[in-house]
Order: sequence, then structure tokens, then C-alpha cells
Amino acid sequence: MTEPRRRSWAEPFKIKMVEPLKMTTREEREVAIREAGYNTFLLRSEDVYIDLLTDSGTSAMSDRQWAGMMLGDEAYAGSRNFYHLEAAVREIYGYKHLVPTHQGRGAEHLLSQTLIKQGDVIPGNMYFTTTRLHQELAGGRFVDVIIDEAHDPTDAHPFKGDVDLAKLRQVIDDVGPERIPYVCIATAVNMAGGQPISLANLHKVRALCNDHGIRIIHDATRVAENAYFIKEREPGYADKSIAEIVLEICGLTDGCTMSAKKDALVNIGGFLALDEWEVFEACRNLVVVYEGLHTYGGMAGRDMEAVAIGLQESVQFDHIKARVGQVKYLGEKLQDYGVPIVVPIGSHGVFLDAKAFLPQLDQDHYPAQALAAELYLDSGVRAMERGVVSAGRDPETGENRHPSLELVRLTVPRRVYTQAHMDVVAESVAEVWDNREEVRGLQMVYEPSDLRFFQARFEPVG
Ligand code: P71
Repeated sequence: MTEPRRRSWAEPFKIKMVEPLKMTTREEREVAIREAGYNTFLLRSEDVYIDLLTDSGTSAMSDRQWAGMMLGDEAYAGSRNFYHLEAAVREIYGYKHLVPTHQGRGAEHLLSQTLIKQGDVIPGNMYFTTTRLHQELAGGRFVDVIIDEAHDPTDAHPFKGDVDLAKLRQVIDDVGPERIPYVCIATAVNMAGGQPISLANLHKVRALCNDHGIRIIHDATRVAENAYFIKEREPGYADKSIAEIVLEICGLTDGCTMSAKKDALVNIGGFLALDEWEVFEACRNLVVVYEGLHTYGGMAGRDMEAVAIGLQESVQFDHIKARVGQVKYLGEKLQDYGVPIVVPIGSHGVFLDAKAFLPQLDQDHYPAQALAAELYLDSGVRAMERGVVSAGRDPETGENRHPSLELVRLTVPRRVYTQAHMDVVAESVAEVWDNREEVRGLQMVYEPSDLRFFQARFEPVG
């Protein structure tokens, strides 16, 4: 008997509870987006059909996680669930000490305040909005040391999250290792389009940092997704489990900040994990000031239990294959329509290249913002701007930053939507693509001082 030539894969779960979606008319959406100042962050979720704003806190928990929620030990101090979470972090990531926080930016805050001094420099493989802001608020300056390929949406390099070692060496030479409290390494680099770092590269970064006595802090928010790409693409890792690869990545770094709202499949939660006792102790002292007692850090006991279980689920191969596979499914559909997207297709979403999509728009007329609004108008699909609005202003010059990547992120929540939803999304993007010449730019009419993309308001230009 010959083998069948094609074998489809399907989600490794079945659906036990459903949440009805509201459909809207184009007229209703016109009102909604105008009232939202053409900013998808300001839409009411009720007015959204398929919500691809973010994969953060929007995933579906498993029946085991929900069962764990019932086992919440809501004691103020020493909750049983804290110890479960601590054990899970030690087992899956291998870091020694845990500081729970309400979400990722809580961990970034504690770490930045503890390690960064005025005038310090923090090299990293591309900025993330909240991470960089906390570094700056602590008196530090972020320096991008990602490879150039990461800034080119058309470059299909398999590991666009890699660090350019020459750039990192240059920063160390320029400012001296004593001015670098740590190098910040993200896995599945969000702003680059969900692009992985290779283990070969991370080993080299570790060796260079060891030569200079510099720490590496890992943004582990999507480390399991990165591990999946390593298994798929990096020579020598095909037979390793996701769990083994995650442990190897974490073992090359000195600690992590974590938004448990992504890989760990919960609606809220995060933590800081550290190997060094002194740094841990300093962060543990701060957690009680800003987050909560050191055995809950802003999370309820039940939330910590759900994170502990979610971490275990995050490294299961069938899960991660289907998760990244669904993103790939959407991306390939868009490629079939000829829509310009960031390649390779990333881990947590498909990123539309708004500069190539709307070449008639100058970056100061916010092409990605305009494209996200247009997509919502077409179908009620909500996406997120990741371009000049997100990049914000340079704190020293006050000028707008002009990132080379001007993107719209179609972010896929985990275990929430079906392939049929992905079909609807792809068809809507294709519709906007066919009518792209009619899309007009925007002007900003309200600009908040910090993380402006969340609350900025816009109007169509003339
Ligand atoms: C995402 C988010 C949530 C978000 C944050 C800021 C602007 C828009 C949306 C959050 C991350 C992340 C990485 C790599 C730290 C955080 C902060 N991502 N590192 O992608 O992706 O975590 O949201 O739990 O505070 O939509 P937090």
C-alpha cells in the first residue's frame, strides 16, 4: 500500500464552551471606528467580530486550567499555588528564584529599577514598547543589536531574532561592560514579526557576555514558540523536545521577565525569575512595594495555579505545532492573494507590510494605523498598528522615531478561533488589498505622553 500523499492536521482539542460573536454592519463600524479615533485599541470589543488585536491574555484556557482555578488558595501569604508555580518555573525554565508579578511589565519594572542606573545602556534584539519604556524610566538607554535582516520585511532569514555579534561587541567597546547591567534577549521577537533567535547565536552571545561579565536577561514571553522554530529549522534539534529546547535557551541566560498572558495560556499573570540570589532579593524587596506580597505579586492564588498548568501545556509539541501552524495557515493564504507580509511567517501573528501595502502614504500619515482601521471597516476584524505610532518619540530629541518596519499585526489568540475564522480574515485583507488605492492617511489629533499607541486619536487627512 502506498502512503497517502496528503495528511491534514487539526487542533489537538475539542470545544466545550462557546462565546457568541456579534456581527455588525459597515454603517455601524463606520460610527464605531470614528468614535474610537481610528485607533483599534479604543474600539469596544463588543463591536469587533474577529479580534486579532493581540494574543495577550486572550487565549482559551484548558479544562485542566479551569479546574486549577477552583483550587485557588487565596491566603494572603504562602499560597499553595505559589509553590506550584515556583516548582513549574524551576522544572520548565530552570531558573532558581521566582518573583510573581501581575503581568509582564510588572516584572520589567522591578528588574529595571533594580539593575539599571542612570546612564546605563541595555543592548537588545529589537525593542519592545513596555520593556524599553521601563529601561528608560530607570535612566537607561536601549540599543538595538539585532541583525539587519530583522528590519527588512522581505528578508526570509530563518532566525531574524539573532543578535549581530559585531554590533553587540561595538556597544561593549563604546560604553564599557560596567555600563551594561544586562543584555536583553527576547525569544520569538515580537516587533520583528514573531521571529526566533537560534541556539547557535544565543551560545555565541553567552560566550561574549561571559568574556565581559555581563548578564543576559531573557524576555521569555514566547519562548515555547521560539523553541518550536528551533526544532523545525535549526540543525541538530529536530529530535529534541520543545521542553528540552526551552531548558537549553533558559540555561544560557541568567533570568527572565515573563508575561504569562502569551505562551502560558492565561488571561492575566506574569513573573520574574532569576538565578542570582542578590538580584532576586532586591527584586523581592521591590515586589511588595509595587505588586503585592512576594508569594502572589498581584495575582490571585487561582491565577497562579492556571499559570503553573499553562506552562506545562505550553511545551507540549501537539499544542505548539497547532498554534504556530494556524498562524502559518493564515499567512500562506495571504501570500496566495499576493498581500505583502513579513517573511518568514512568525509565531504569534501575521504582520502586514503597510509600507508596501499603501505606498501612496507617507509614514507621517500613519499607513499601518490607517490600514488597521480600514480592515476593521471592511469586516469587523481588529488588528494592531506596529509602526511609527508604536515606536513613539525619542526621549532625547522629542522627534518621532521612524522605524523601518511599518506593520499591521494580525495576532492569533491561542485555541480560540478556527481555520474558518482565518479564511474570513484572509478574505477581508484581500478585499482591502484590492481597494488599496482608495485608502487615505491619518493625522494624529491627540497624543498621550507614554505608550501613545494605546490612547492616541486620529482623523482622516483632507
Ligand atoms: C502584545 C503584548 C501586549 C501589549 C503590550 C504593549 C503594547 C501592546 C500590547 C506584551 C509583552 C511582550 C513582550 C515580548 C513584554 C510584554 C509586556 N505584549 N514582552 O504583544 O509581547 O507584557 O502585556 O503582560 O505587561 O500584544 P504584559
